[in-house]
Amino acid sequence: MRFQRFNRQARSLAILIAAASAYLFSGCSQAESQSDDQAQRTPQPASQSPGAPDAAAAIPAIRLVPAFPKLTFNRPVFITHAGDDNGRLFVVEQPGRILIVENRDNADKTEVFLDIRDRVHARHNEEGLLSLVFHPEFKSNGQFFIYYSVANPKRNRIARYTVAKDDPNRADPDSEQIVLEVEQPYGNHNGSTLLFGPDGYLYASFGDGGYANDPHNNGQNLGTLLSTIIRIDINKTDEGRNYAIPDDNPFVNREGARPEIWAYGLRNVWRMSFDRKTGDLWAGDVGQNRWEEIDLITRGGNYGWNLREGFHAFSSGTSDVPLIDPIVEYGRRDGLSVTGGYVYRGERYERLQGVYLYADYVSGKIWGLRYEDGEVKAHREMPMQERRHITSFGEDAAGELYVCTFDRLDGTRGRIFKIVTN
Ligand SMILES: [Ca+2]
Repeated sequence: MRFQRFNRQARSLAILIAAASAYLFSGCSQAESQSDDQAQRTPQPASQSPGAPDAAAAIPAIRLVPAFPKLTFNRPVFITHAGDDNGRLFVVEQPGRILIVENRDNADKTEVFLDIRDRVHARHNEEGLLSLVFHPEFKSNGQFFIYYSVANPKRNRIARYTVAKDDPNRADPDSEQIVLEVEQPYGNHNGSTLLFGPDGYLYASFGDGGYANDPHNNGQNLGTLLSTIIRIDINKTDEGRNYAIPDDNPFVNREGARPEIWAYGLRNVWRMSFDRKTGDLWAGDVGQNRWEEIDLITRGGNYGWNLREGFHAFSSGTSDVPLIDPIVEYGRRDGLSVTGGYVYRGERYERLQGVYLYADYVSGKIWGLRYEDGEVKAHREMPMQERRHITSFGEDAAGELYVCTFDRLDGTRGRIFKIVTN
């Protein structure tokens, strides 16, 4: 009987992997198979198993409620606000549009804020317009930043835009200034998230360049921006750059290292966020063969790829510096591609205060955890009525949380939900 059960599990896993390799943000591929006996023997820290005994008391169950029941979107991959208190939300559609929607349940129309579908290369499932962040001084300077894929050669571009002078609901498509580009050898693993830190610097995540197993060893190479999170000052410029390097970046004096790097050894950070209260930087790093992970990003930290995957060895190489383990991980039984989320700091749901929420894009599972004093104090999987493919979490100006979803893995019927508690 055990054998039958194994077969059933193996079959359902194979179906999931087949679906994922076609549609996933992770670039998890059937061609990848790594014998990993060592990983199987490695015990998992107790703190990471979902559903600790008192977790339900410490973390309330959440529900997803349609945020805009009358609206659907074309592959929505991000939602955010402009920090200007006027109730607008901005939805990023992967093919290359940003739409404005008024933050109310009965919103029945969107307005096109920016349409750059003709500039965006979105042939691979993981390519496209992937991220948006508004300048902390957007109200006065009208600036925002986007991250998108470009072809010939394949690269990821961070660009600055400004809002049109005569219309606050329209970006000026001719205002583009390229901040930074990173060449991408393959279509998968493009990152990405753009964020402003509490320090006012721009942070961005880059994947390892793609394919499988990190064939060019970008993960442990400080000479490339692939596999990193960078930190740059976009309010100043250094000679030869469209931005400046903050003096206290960790590798500014390291020969051969890119001074933009804030942290490295990351395979493909698909969504990261700053905790509004503590300033902690949380990231979901998509795994390859077995383990999805949530990391707390620290200055100069090496997160292990491609020597480590989650809490486990991945390859036989070694490192001269400590490799930082994740806060939690999950395996293939629970999902195939992590979507990093947010620590809830809104005001509407008091019991949710301080809970970090994250999800899996393929399985649609959502988890919450509380992390205090360097420990996971509580961790649970949320009960879900329906499976939705969660491409991203997002916040409104008040800190209430939303998710962007596809009804199906092929991107059909993109919808936005808000997160509420029971
Ligand atoms: Ca790692």
